[in-house]
Amino acid sequence: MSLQIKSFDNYKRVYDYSVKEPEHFWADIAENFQWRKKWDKVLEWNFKDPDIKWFQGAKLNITENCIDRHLNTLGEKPAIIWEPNDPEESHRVLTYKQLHDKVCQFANVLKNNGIEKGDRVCIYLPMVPELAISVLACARIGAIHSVVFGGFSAQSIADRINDASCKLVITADGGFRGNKDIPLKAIIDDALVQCQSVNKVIVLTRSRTPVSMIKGRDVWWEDEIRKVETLGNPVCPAEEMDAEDVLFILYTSGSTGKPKGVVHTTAGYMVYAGYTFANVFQYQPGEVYFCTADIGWITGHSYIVYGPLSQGATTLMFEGIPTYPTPSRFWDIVEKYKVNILYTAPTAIRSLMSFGDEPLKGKDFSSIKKLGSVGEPINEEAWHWFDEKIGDKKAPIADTWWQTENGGIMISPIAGVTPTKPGYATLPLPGIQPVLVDENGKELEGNDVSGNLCIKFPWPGMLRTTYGDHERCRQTYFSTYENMYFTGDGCLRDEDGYYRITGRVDDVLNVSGHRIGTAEVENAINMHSDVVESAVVGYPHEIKGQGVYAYVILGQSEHDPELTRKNILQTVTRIIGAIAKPDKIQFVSGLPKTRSGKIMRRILRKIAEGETANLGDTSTLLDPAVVDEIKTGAL
Ligand code: 7RM
Repeated sequence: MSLQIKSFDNYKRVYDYSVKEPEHFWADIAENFQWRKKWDKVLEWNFKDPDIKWFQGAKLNITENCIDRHLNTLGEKPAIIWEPNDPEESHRVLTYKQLHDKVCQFANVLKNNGIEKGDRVCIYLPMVPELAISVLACARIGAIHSVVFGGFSAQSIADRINDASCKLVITADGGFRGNKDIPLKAIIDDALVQCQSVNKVIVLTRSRTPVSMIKGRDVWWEDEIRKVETLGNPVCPAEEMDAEDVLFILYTSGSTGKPKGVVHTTAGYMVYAGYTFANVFQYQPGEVYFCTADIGWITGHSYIVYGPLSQGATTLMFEGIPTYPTPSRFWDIVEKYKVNILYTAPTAIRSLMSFGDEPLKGKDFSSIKKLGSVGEPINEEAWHWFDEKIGDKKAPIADTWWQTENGGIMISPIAGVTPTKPGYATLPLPGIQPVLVDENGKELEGNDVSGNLCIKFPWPGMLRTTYGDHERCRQTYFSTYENMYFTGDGCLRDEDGYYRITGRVDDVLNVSGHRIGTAEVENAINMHSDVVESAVVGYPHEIKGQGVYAYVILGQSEHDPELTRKNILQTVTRIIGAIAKPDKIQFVSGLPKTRSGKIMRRILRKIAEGETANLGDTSTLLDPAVVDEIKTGAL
């Protein structure tokens, strides 16, 4: 069976087969990849523990699938096109052959610096080719990468490094994003004060920001490359990995406490990322594919690096942001490289929409054949703008629903093959069995129903555990509903059986497509010395999708509200990162609590949404009067 589905009928047949014969189906798909040794057993699973194993007994290396196997046919073809933040700086192209050499070289650098199979490596780099090279170099030698988004604070990095006991950090002097120069190395220096496990830091030269290098710990990327170059051979044999060996850890926010390290393993993840990439975007040889995500998020892992490269695609990597130096930036890139497939986020679309038609004038969109959206629900207005202005109504939009934990796209149109519907992720991909359940865990059958979205059968790309804490994995995803993976999302299945994801049903916010736990933001706010207590909720935001609304109780001393507000914002930036900064802070004298002391978030959410008329039953509150005060002071 080839990877790509070619008609709606074909989809229906394949989907049926994938549900009736999942093991045969996934074995057929897996035949399209390169194995050192094939599997003994396709699947073994239970959602109780959970214990999930795909392609047991198989041996492989994902970089042989992403690089080596293409060398004969695509060696001179571009694997990665890199566009810098500043349009005046030259772009770079890495052919598959060049990518191979660079990955091997850097894999040898990692080995020279003491990294072995199974070691954890933290990667904190800007969106430069060396980020993809680092990720692949880890995979080459069987080291486990943990990429941390460049926008996270020293504290967040330290937490992540410590959770995984990383031995080595790969960073850069600094990174450019828009008109900002982020002092990555200085941030790492701050983080490492708290990290005992790290004994080496490899520093790439990017921004030429002055940095301090600590003797014995810090080395320059370029020096290390020179050392392996003088050894001559730019080859690094790929480590033979077991199907279920860990490939990477990626931290993501949940409704409680600190972010969890989502663990993905080698074979299942590879098959799933590759299969979904080939299918959803219907990638054709020679096409230029541009995913605007950051590799610090799962979308970048699966759909800038592993998915496209496993399919021999040309993947375009952009260092900057949509609005720098002008809001035409994306469209200039589309024109410059004749981009055929553009995969971006609703928040970026809404932000660019807000500049009107001027930035689109005179730009050539004729290369665009397929569009994709990811990260949050796409509102109809943004969907139509994307369709009309960017796709000229000729490019199908794949509204792709999926999560860090899923490894790859789960519910989505297949571009040009299955129908689209504005605001809908539409139908599950083959192998994915979504179910909607009510509060009591009862499956809601038939169409025209809404409930909590669960998946009732394993798929190869699913998470296997949360690093160092399997119980947390079980609790979070597999204990709410028996024998199902619970997504945390609410969902509608309409009269045609199409799925529309309506948003989180837990205390997780989605701000500009970034997952942020309300508890995390509260903890950060509470670190401010003047703060007694806080409660954070989301509210609808024009551009970001959701904004962060914080209700804060201050202590007894005198406060200058403006100054305190600024200080709280600074505290959140320092503890988590700028992405978690509250958009609104309302100082209150109390919070609506039940007699047992639980904050009634439902009420706070309504007030933040501006829906103060119908707050429902407040009689169970300890102090109902506090609600009036909060209503009056609402921002
Ligand atoms: C890929 C990614 C996951 C959460 C998820 C949803 C929301 C993502 C869509 C969406 C509606 C979509 N991973 N979400 N895609 N909601 N339509 N097409 O974003 O782990 O960072 O976030 O994002 O709530 O649970 S993520």
